[in-house]
Amino acid sequence: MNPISEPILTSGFPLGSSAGLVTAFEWLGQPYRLTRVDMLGEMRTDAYKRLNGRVETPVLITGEGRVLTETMAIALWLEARDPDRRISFEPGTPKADRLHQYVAFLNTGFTGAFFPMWVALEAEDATEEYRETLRKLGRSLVATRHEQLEAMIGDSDYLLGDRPTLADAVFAGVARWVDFHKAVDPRHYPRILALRKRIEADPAFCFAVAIEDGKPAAGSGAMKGLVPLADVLRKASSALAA
Ligand SMILES: N[C@@H](CCC(=O)N[C@@H](CS)C(=O)NCC(=O)O)C(=O)O
Repeated sequence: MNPISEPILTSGFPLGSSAGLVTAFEWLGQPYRLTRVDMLGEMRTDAYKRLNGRVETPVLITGEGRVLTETMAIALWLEARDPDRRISFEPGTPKADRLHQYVAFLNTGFTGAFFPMWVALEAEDATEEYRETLRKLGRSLVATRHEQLEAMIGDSDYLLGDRPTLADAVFAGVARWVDFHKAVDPRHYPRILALRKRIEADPAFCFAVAIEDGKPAAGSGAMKGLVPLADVLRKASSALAA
């Protein structure tokens, strides 16, 4: 890595939760770069495992070349670099506490509810009966977490008021999994559906999805270029070895 350069965030595909953090970077508007990660392919390599031993996206490589994993850690890294409070609130204030509460809920209970459905999809050797048990569990967990989130959402346009924040970004990266897994009927959760529609129409999120899909996209201008994953892995491994 150069001594100081733009931070690089992974864009995991297909359907990575990273799209939420890409959206947050776009809203923040500070220079950053992206590296696309095929989660069904190159994420499984030994080189990637050296970047993130838990074999997951998102991963952030900071401008100093530090590797930071975990959505919540990356969200807090963004919060600390948001002096104008475009996507966060002043730490220590009730609004900031509430933002952290939302991000934590979305990143744990809400995201985790889909886990059995992903396992059902990826468990190649499993019997159909076992897969259906997993799907049933997933549908029930997703429904519960949707009911809980629906009850948390107020009358404002976004989770914490009239402008989008890190909480909305983390939400958007994951909420779309409902369609893919047909986990619940989104119409049963009108506040969640309205929020999804609002964010999914936002140019920042559209940009995140276009990058994920490998399509040409014009974002806010903050994204300074795509970096091949091989370059990121090579530079990160030489930084770790240094
Ligand atoms: N705790 C991690 C979980 C991230 C996560 O679930 N990542 C998914 C993609 S959205 C992943 O990489 N799963 C591994 C796989 O697909 O095998 C975080 O919050 O960053």
